[in-house]
Amino acid sequence: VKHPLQSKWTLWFTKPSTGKGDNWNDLLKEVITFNSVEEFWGIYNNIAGVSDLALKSDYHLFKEGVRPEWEDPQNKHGGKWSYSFKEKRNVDINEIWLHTMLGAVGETLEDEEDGEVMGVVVNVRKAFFRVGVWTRTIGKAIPGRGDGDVAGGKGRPPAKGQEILMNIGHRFKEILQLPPNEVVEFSGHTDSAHSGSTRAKAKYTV
Ligand code: M7G
Repeated sequence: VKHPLQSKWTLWFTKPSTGKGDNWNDLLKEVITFNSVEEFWGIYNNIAGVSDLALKSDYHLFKEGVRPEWEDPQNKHGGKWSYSFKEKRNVDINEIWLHTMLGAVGETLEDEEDGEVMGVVVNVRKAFFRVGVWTRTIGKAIPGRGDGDVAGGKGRPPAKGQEILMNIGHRFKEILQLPPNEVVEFSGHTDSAHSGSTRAKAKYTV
């Protein structure tokens, strides 16, 4: 018996770049798509743990049909909550990433009707492990989008989109098991793309 998930999910992997000349697209690989609890554990038990990945690797777990890129139509008006663990030796990153993935596939990062969570990401870097949750909107109207709508076209009142994002931030922070004095930041992908990095100015914090 297979226990179905509410959505289909695709695991992606970013290979570490070997040097200059590698572009983002050549390094990003689709691994597998699944839609049951059993398949999730089968995959999880057969891939390398985050702590065993080479520097500059990423795992991305996204809803089927959404590429883990700013440019994807379902991400381009969105953003991400993220946190960097800088004491790499003092964090059980495998455990944190497992619980982040379970929050995504179990759809406990948001309420069912919200439809904001597009995927989750872990980046292995020299100075930190960064874990993130990507959302479909930035919780408010997007200037110049032309539809005059708020928070992604579901007809939500302006305050609601922001409330949904803040709830996701709080739930994510619980998964990360952070003390209250640590800060998890949200930033829009447009800012990330323009600054050429994810170190963009945070719009919200929890
Ligand atoms: P990162 O892995 O988010 O952060 O982005 P890091 O600076 O801590 O490693 C590293 C680089 O990967 C960016 O500067 C981009 O060149 C590329 N990159 C990352 N993402 C998430 C994207 C994306 O969604 N689209 C494109 N085109 N490039 C990306």
